[in-house]
Amino acid sequence: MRLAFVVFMTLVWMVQAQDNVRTIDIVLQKSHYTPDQVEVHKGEKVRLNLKSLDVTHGFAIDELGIAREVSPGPPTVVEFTADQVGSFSYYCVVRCGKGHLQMRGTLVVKE
Ligand SMILES: [Cu+2]
Repeated sequence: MRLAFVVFMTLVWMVQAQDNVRTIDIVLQKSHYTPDQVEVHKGEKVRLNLKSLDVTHGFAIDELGIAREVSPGPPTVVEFTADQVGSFSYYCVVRCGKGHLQMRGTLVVKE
């Protein structure tokens, strides 16, 4: 009986933990991010599924200490907690082609 309760509470916790994560898909292709603007709320746990459809790109947000390569294939997953309000640029850190230096987007964290 007690074990059943523990299992039940663990399941409740797992479902809540999942609900708490904001999952956002971002496609990387031809030196563009789609979407190039993402909005979340302060305190949210964010999971970005980064998927390249052509060559290896990059994804960096300086303020959050994120810098990753994103190769074609399975998504590259980046997770963080949005703990400060503001606008944060994300940009490419891998020379991916002509538009590389313009490959940017904005993460907006709202109150
Ligand atoms: Cu690039």
